[in-house]
Amino acid sequence: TTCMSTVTILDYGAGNVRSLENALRRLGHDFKWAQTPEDILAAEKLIFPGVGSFGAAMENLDKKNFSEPLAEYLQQDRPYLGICLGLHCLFDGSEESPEIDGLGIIDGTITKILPSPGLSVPHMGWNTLSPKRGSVLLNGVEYERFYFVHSFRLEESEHCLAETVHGSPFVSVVQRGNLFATQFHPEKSGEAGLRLIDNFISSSDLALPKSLPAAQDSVNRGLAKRIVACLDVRENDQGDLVVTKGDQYDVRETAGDREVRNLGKPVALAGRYFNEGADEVTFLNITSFRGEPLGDAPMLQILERSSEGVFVPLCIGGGIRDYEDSNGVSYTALEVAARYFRAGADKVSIGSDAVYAAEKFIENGKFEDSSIGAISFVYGAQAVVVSIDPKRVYVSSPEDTEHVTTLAQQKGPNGEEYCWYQCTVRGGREARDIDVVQLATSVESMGAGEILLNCMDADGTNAGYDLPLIKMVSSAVSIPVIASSGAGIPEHFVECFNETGVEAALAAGIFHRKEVSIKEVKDTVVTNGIPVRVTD
Ligand code: 1PR
Repeated sequence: TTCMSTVTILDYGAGNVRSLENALRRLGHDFKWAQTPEDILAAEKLIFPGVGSFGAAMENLDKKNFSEPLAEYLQQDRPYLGICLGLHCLFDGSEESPEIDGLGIIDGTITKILPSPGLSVPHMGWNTLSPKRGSVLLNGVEYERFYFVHSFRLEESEHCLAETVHGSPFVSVVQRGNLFATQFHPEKSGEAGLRLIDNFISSSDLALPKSLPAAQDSVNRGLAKRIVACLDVRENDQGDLVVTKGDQYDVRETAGDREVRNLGKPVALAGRYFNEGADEVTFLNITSFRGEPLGDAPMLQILERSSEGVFVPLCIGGGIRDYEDSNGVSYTALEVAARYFRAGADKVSIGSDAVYAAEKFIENGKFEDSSIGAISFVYGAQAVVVSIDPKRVYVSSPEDTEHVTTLAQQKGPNGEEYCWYQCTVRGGREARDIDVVQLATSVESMGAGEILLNCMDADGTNAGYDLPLIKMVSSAVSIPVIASSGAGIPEHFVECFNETGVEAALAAGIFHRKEVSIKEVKDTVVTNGIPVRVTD
């Protein structure tokens, strides 16, 4: 029952379709783009990797005159794989854009996931499936973990092929005849996702009943904690982009002529981390505040080349802001982000610009046109990460400052027991009068979908994460938080997950220097009863 059909990809120009393209290349399958309405009706198999907001997606389908042929194609029960919004659009409508109709091919409405204590929205990360029956699509990967990122979902359907639990169960895979749709992103789900895509393309009879293998583990193992590898990238003194790593943000060697530390080549390292089981790879272009963000063509190439071989989410930070180039041409942060998404990024991370936006937000009590809001509106909140670079300010008592304080992990230089965390811009070079809680809550209201929480004092120390800081921020927001800075041994990850409840922990130095491997981290975390995605 295998065949080699040519698959057609439906794209309306939003988000990261490069990942799907790269996945098909990796699998050795030919593909075409649907350029015209006729291309849809002529397709042998159709994949729709929908991204962005429901309303924008439906409007774009209409604008391109794709809605009618797509509905016709689906009514004829021809092979279809919808991804994320490619699932939502099949239904009557979505709470995300209540005024806009879906295709109405299957009955049902997409609803908002409501956050509650301990339950972050977006639902972001690697989760398991609970299949209702065997199927060609999930053959061999029924009990693997897949990468989800969404704030809206289908609660139930008679066409549910598999369910997933985030707070409560929802439909993660739909099947009706030859029509399949997944809420997760197979193109971002490592080897398991590639296998699922291959199942869809290679089978000549997608509706063929299959038996369901027995699960070895309990089925709903829940959302896995993510282990993230981070690559700080900058030019060295010879002008090459290298992966570097600082000690408390100082990336130069301590001796000799203080060269920029060189820990490897970005594309090669990203590939290595994917193979070693990283759940996500983050690039931070750490000196982008100096130049012109889109003058950084090499950074775009790094993403393009990395995304060819890395099938987990890629995030890029540094220089996501409005700017004017030397010829007086203006670019918006949204345009800069769009270039990165097209180059293969799934998320962009905003540092300095988020601090300026939050300052304005706090001053005016309202947010006008922040880059966070603009990108979030078009690409969805899950695509906008805010990276925070705080440093400790010690005080003897909470009354000594207007900022939110906590008992410090270690006492300050004069025996102070408390500290607050001051936000910085320009790679930690300039401190601003705003604390982490103010920043985190402001950017959440502005539309950010995740926080990457560094700590300048802990960065590069290998002494462990700054737990009071992480607790403080993660309890102040309901979006996911990635803990960062200070990991030195696998036990630091365990401690961080157990004591702060964060969904993800990031490290840089220990991975680059091969002191600890991602596998060792995951083994230790699993041994301590914390769910993670295990790869072989
Ligand atoms: O302000 O939007 O252009 O973004 C600049 C980005 O570059 C920000 O995300 C900022 O965090 C980052 N950045 C700027 N300067 C540095 C530096 O190190 N000199 N890196 C820097 C931030 C922290 C993490 C690091 C963890 C884990 N580095 O990236 O990977 O601390 O390290 P460890 O595990 O070795 O302790 P904008």
